[in-house]
Amino acid sequence: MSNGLKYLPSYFDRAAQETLVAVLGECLAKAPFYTPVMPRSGRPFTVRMSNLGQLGWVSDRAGYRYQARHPETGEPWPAIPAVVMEVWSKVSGYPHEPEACLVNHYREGAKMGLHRDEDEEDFSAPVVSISLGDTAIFRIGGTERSGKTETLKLASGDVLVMGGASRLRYHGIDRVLTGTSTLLREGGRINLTLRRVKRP
Ligand SMILES: O=C(O)CCC(=O)C(=O)O
Ligand SMILES: [Mn+2]
Repeated sequence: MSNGLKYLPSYFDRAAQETLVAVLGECLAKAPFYTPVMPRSGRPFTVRMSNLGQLGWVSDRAGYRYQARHPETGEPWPAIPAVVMEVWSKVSGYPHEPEACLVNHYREGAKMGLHRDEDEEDFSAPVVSISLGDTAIFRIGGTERSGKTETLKLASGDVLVMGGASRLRYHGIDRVLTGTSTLLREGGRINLTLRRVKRP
């Protein structure tokens, strides 16, 4: 794959995935998953979300934005753990730290519609995504919504980097294949999406 799309299958082995899950568990105890709603309509997302880092991506009736606090607890988001920061420094090719790590939780039936990550100021930084748990069918198109799309299976431990010409490509999750991983005790899938938000 070219154009700034880097797929790194099995970036984390099983032991490293288990470490990540344990570290995430501590973070999520402080910043629990909540259900965001769509701007205007207020329709709930099927994915539950939380964030780590100085800034978290949120969606509510007022719109999409980054903010420093959890919308339900009012607390600052927990710091991005070192093991996660390390992935960014190894694969992003970008010399500044990410401020945001969105944590997506897909339970049975959850999906994410085709969209672009475009609420950041700095598109010269890639988006780095880490998959844990059940395999997901990831769909990726071009920079226009109407463009041709293809799919890629994202399995537990895989890392995907969307940078360069791929930074603003449309993408989404068609579905999650229930029961394909034993990593998460309650099943489902967790995706971590690291982003640089502000211009350095
Ligand atoms: O779950 C995924 O792999 C994709 C998540 C995503 O595109 C996003 O949170 O913006
Ligand atoms: Mn996205």
